[in-house]
Order: sequence, then structure tokens, then C-alpha cells
Amino acid sequence: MSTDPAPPFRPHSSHWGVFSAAMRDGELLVRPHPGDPDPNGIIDNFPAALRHPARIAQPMVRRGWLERGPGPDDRRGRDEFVPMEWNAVLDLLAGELRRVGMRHGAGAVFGGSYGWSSAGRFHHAQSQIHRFLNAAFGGYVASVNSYSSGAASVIVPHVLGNYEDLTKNNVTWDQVAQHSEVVLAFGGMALRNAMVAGGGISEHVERGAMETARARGCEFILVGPLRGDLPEESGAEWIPGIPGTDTALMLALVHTLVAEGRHDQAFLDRYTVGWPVFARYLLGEADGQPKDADWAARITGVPAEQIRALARRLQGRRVLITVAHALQRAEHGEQPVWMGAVLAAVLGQIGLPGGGYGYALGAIGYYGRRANAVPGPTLSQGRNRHGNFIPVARIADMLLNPGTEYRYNGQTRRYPEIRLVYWAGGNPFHHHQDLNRLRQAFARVDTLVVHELAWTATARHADIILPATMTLEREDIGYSSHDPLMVAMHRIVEPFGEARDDYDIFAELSRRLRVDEVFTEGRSSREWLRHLYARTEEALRAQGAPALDFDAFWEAGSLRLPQAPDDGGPWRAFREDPDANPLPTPSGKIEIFSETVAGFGEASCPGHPAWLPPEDVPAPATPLQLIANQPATRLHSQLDFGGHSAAAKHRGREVAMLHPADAEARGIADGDIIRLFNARGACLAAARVSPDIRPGVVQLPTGAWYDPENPEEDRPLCVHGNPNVLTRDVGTSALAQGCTGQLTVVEVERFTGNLPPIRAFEPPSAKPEA
Ligand SMILES: Nc1nc2c(c(=O)[nH]1)N[C@H]1C(S)=C(S)[C@@H](COP(=O)(O)OP(=O)(O)OC[C@H]3O[C@@H](n4cnc5c(=O)[nH]c(N)nc54)[C@H](O)[C@@H]3O)O[C@H]1N2
Ligand SMILES: Nc1nc2c(c(=O)[nH]1)N[C@H]1C(S)=C(S)[C@@H](COP(=O)(O)OP(=O)(O)OC[C@H]3O[C@@H](n4cnc5c(=O)[nH]c(N)nc54)[C@H](O)[C@@H]3O)O[C@H]1N2
Ligand SMILES: [Mo]
Repeated sequence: MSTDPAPPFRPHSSHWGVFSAAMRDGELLVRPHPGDPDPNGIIDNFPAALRHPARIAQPMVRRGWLERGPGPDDRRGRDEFVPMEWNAVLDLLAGELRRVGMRHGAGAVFGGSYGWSSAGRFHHAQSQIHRFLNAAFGGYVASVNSYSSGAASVIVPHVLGNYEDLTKNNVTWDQVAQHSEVVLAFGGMALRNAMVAGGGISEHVERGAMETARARGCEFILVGPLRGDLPEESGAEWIPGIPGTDTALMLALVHTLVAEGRHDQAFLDRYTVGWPVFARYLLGEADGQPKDADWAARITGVPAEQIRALARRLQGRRVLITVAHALQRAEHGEQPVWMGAVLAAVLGQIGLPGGGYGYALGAIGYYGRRANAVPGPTLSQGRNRHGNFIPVARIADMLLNPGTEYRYNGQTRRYPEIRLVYWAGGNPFHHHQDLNRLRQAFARVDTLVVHELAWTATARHADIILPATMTLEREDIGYSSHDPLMVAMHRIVEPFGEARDDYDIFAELSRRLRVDEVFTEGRSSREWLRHLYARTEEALRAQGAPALDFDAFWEAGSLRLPQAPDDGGPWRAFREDPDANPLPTPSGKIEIFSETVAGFGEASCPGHPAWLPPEDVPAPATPLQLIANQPATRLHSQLDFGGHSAAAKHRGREVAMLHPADAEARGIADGDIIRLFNARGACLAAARVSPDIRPGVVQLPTGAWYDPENPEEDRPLCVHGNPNVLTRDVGTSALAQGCTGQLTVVEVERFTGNLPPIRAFEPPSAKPEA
């Protein structure tokens, strides 16, 4: 019998859930938060990932950069590395930062550094790097918006109001459970997606809420290519429309409602502007084509009678329209976001409990929740006095076309000339589209600096790679604005190899650049946690709520925060009194026609929602539509080398789903290795043949690490299954310039060659300097 006491499980948190962890005999044990009704299996990626060879053990510099100095180089990503001592590498990097800063200024430094990094609010890599660059250079070229909602976050303020309120302070899961009668979900609300929430999540409630709603008689209807996008518990009816055509379907639903006098004209009159202009388009008075069910049937693949019947089912019931983020991560992504709101308005449902427009409900765990009534800890990023930015998904355009003009949100802007790119907490070789183009873009810069905990493709492309700690290796505070549990994230284990916290790396650099007083304010990490915690403690005391001091909080492991009431947010207030509570749009109302958007004069985003036929449609060489959606077994690319992610792969490859008819036509059997390809690139995957996908569609989730077979080629085969070698690097429209990575077209064939090994998780070759 072991005499060891039970291992002390200590509290920690991650984007995929609150948990506790302990080390026993060199092994990591994790167990989910006991209060979580539906824990997320992604925490099981931690044990095998913790000391995996894919972790980065020490600082390294790319040999070509070391030998020839900064400058464009297409060997990035396939060059050898030279290990270096921390002090030497920090001196070297400080020197390069000084060179770029003095010679070219903040406008030559790209510090957008997009990415999810990890849940703790102090060691939040984005905040750390922005704070550092503001201290060091007085600013940097930033990025705006997100890969998540690039189109929605730009169109929504013009036509609906505050984007954060739309997603976070609107219809809740409690309201769905209690009030909704019909939930019409475009793109569904896959449980795997709501399992994740930035900053941490202590209770996964979506499955239970759908179960409760259904038991009460609520009907769930899923429009989308994958049956699995609503869970069994919802009992959903599945309408497998053609991807990218939802706007046409919504138009036809509205057309039927209007043609049959089933629309809520009183709501439109009181709460919206621009209906008459839109109605002329809808009824075909503007272009001779009524947007009726027969018209939409040809575009969407949904029979006209089914569309009409669906419209009739919506009248007079408490209807919630949801539109997944995914729909707007595609060409003309602004349209389904805007049109979803019009459909909800025509039904007169906006602002009612459990009714109206739940844009992106279910996409992330912090949507559909009550907000906390006290602020959480956030590290100030300082001030960016430079001010230049790009829409986040235009990074390759920027690097490849310095000085070129582009349109964004009604402005004509110009891409800056970037010399140095500094990344911490993100993986552009995960998140960006057309990776072969991204490789060319990264070949153009003088210097690419990356902090990473593992050898992602981004890390492999770096000139200077600095090993960062994993969340389990440091203390932090887990907090999300819409989860009541604030978590004292204890350190579970010592750092891997020579890995350091991002904060400590930036602190050392700031000392060398003599801006450490600004950057550190003289605080250690622990002192920062105390300092950031104080804001919440003070707010609690001011409200007369029970509060713990920092030491008591740390000892207790978590603190339950008071939450705001479930009051429907600004849309309920607007419904109750639109004069007293106008929406923050130019008219104060829902804009079905927007003077502002029309005034920008963009053909790719006119003044009212419209069906704009996409460019990227199936063709003889690429007859299948590819859905590149979120992976179930990991968050993006994070810990793809962990056990839970590995277990879901087949022969080491990511799994792609296709319909039996498409498989049979190509001689593909379940479990075969297949090659997906188009003009931009190719990758391997393992076939899963299933009737739960619309014929003509193939689905390959994101997140398998980019693994080029022959990196010296222009378009190497990714042997692992990263769909971003296939996706297109074009903006949603000239309005938002959002990411369009969700949808493209491909051909698929059975792969009959010798199966190349997966090397993505092997460290690159490294040799000490001679
Ligand atoms: N085709 C296609 N592409 C997509 C999407 C799609 O639907 N289709 N979805 C898009 C969406 S919605 C998003 S949000 C993006 C996500 O893109 P990213 O946020 O870039 O993806 P992650 O894999 O989360 O990258 C986070 C990286 O930070 C590292 N990291 C974690 N913690 C730390 C830390 O403390 N310090 C440092 N230095 N590093 C750390 C992780 O190892 C990981 O490599 O992808 C987008 N890309
Ligand atoms: N497990 C897990 N959860 C995650 C993430 C993760 O990486 N892993 N990432 C998180 C992040 S950062 C974000 S932004 C959200 C993203 O949330 P979403 O973008 O909504 O998630 P996706 O899984 O990409 O897409 C949802 C579904 O939309 C459907 N779809 C795609 N195109 C169309 C279309 O044209 N029409 C219709 N009707 N349906 C379509 C697809 O079948 C797909 O499964 O997910 C979050 N949740
Ligand atoms: Mo996202």
C-alpha cells in the first residue's frame, strides 16, 4: 500500500473549463469542476501535452537569420535552428527591436498578434505583448476585429447596435429553456462549440437547456449541412440547405410571410427604418425577381413547399432566430447576419423573452449567460499612440502588398510596410487562410519573433523563438465576464525546460530597452495578481457583497461573483420603450435599410441585406463544398499533440466527413486516407463516410497542425489535414474584410501513394553554433 497522501488537487482553469489538477509520480491528473453539469473532454489534452517532445525547451534562433542578419528569406519554416542562452537571445532581440524602432518606427512593427492564448487574465499573451510594444515603441500596427466574427462585428453597429450586447447581453439559455417555442438555428448550435469560453467556464448548460426546452414542447429546426450541429437532446428537425445560401432562404421566408400577410407590420413601423426600400427588393419591384420560395429553392436546394410551410410555422409563436458565426465566415458574410435580424423583426419577436435574434448563441460558452455584476481583473495594455491597424484577416495582403490601397468600413486605407512581426499567444498557421500564400507573406519580413509553448508551424517559421510556459506552470486568475466563478489558478507544475512566462520575457526585454518601469510598474507576477484582484474586491465591497481579500481568495481557490439579472439586455429595453431606449444605430432603430452602409457605395455590401451570388462555387474541377469548422476535441490548434485530440484522429490524420454518395462515386470507403485539393493546395485526411452530411459537402475541421511533406515546394502537401491550405484568403466584402475560412470548394480522391509520416509534433532540427 502506498504511504503517499492523496495528491493535492489544486484549482486551475482553461478556455474549455474550470478544473483541478495534481501531479502524481510524474503524471498529471485532471478532474473537471464538480459543479459542472456537462464537463468538456478537452481538458484531457493536458496530461500527454505537458511534457510532450513538441514543447519548446529553450530559446532558439534561425540559422539563416543568425548568419545573414534580418531580411526577407523564403527559408523560414524549413531552416535549422541554433539553441541560445536566455541572456544572449534577449540581448540579440533587444538589439533588433532597437534597430527597427530607431530606423523605421512603430509603423514598421506588426503587433496584432491575434490568438486565443490561455485563460488566465494576467498572463494573457495578447495583453502582455500589446502592453510591451506600447511601452517599447509607443505603439505598433494593430489588428481589429476577429477571425470569429469579422463580418458581424462591422455590420452590426451600423444596423443593429452594440455587437458585444448582441452576443453577450441578449437572449439567454434560461430564456430558451423557459420561453422559446421555435428555435430556428442557421448553422445550428453545436455543443462542441459552446463547450469553449474565453477566460474559463464553470458550468456547461447548453445541453440541459435544450433538453428542458424540448420537454416543454419547443421545436428546434437546424438549417445547415451537418446533422450534428444540434445535439440529439434538441430533437431537431434537419434542413440540409446548401452552404452559403442562407440569405436566400431567409429572404424567401420573409417573402412568404409578407405575401401571405403573416408579418408584423406594427413592429416594423415602430422599431425599424428602411422597410419600404427593402420591400421593393424583396417583392422584385427593384429587379424584376421576387425573392419567393420558388426562387430560393433553386439557390438553396430546399424545396419551395418546405420553405413556405416553415414560414407559416413561425407566425404567431415565440420564435428565436439564431445565426452561427460560421455563416459570416464566408463570402458576403455580412448578409446572413443582417438578414437574420430582418427575419426576427418581420416576425415581431425582437426583445421578447426567448424570442427574437440570438446571433451566435451557442457558438461560445459565454453567450446566452448572465453578465457578472462586478468587473474582473484585466491587465491594461497601455496606449497605442501609433494608431494604424488592419482588419485582422488581411495580414498576408498587408505583408505582400505594402503601400497598396484597400477599402474597409467606408474608408480607403493603405497597407503599411512591416519590418518586424512579433507574435505571442496565437497561431497564424492555424487561423489564417491559404497557408501557402501566408508562407510567402512571412518570407517578406526582416524578422519574425514568436513566443510559443510548442513547435507550431508559426514557431517553426520564426527567426527568434522564445519558449513560453503553459498555463499549468504559472499562477493566474481565471475570469470571464459571463461566468460567476472567478478562479485562483494555482501553479500545478514547474516550467518545462527553460520556458519562461511571457511576462518575464517582456520584463527582461523592457529592462534592456529601459522601459521596465512602464512595463512592470515594479511588480512581480504575484504582485500583479494581487493588484488586479483588488478591482473586483473593491467592487464587491462597494456593493455590500461578501468579499474575500486576496489571500483568502487564493486559499479558497475560487470566488462566486454576483450576476446581473436576466433582463434581455438593450433589445428588451428598446422593445419596451424605443424612445427612451434607442439602439445605438444612426436612427436609434433596427436599420433594414442603412443610409450609412449604402453611402459607402460597396457593391459587395449594399444598403439592405440582399442575396449576392458567391464567386467560389462548385465547378467541374472542384465539385464539392468544403466546410472547415471548429474541431470537437481541442480549441483550434491548441494541444493538438494532447491525448484527447490524438484519439479522435485516424492513422494520425484529421478526419474528414463525406456523404456515402460522394464517397461511392470516388471509390472511397470509411477509414480510407483521402486527398483534398484545389488550385491553392492539398492535404490528406482520413475519410469518415456518413449520411449526416449533405451530399456535395465535405467537412474537415480546423486545428490539425500544418505538416508540409516537402516544405521547399510552393504548394506542399499537408500530410496531417489542415484545411487552411485549401481555403481562400479573401475578405467577406469591402465593408468588413472579414475572414472567409469556413467555406470553399475542393475535389477529393482516395490517396493511394505511400503514406507519409506525421512530423508536425517533432521538434525541428537544431544544432549549436559551430
Ligand atoms: N478555415 C478556417 N480557419 C479558421 C476558422 C474557421 O472556422 N475556418 N476559425 C477561426 C477562428 S473563429 C479563430 S478564433 C481562429 C483561432 O486562431 P488562434 O487563436 O490563433 O488559434 P489557437 O490554436 O488558439 O492559437 C493559440 C496559440 O497560443 C499558444 N499559447 C497558449 N497559451 C500561451 C501562452 O500563455 N503564451 C504564449 N506565448 N502562447 C500561448 C498555443 O500553443 C497556440 O499555438 O482561427 C480561425 N481560423
Ligand atoms: N470545441 C471547440 N469549440 C469552439 C472552438 C474550437 O476551436 N473548438 N472555437 C471557438 C471559437 S473561437 C469560435 S469563434 C466559435 C465558432 O463558432 P462557429 O463559427 O459557429 O462554429 P463552426 O463549428 O465553425 O461552425 C458551426 C457550423 O456551421 C455550419 N455551417 C458552415 N457554413 C454554413 C452555411 O453556409 N450555412 C449553414 N446553415 N451552416 C453552415 C457548419 O456545419 C458548422 O459545423 O466556436 C468556439 N468553440
Ligand atoms: Mo473564434
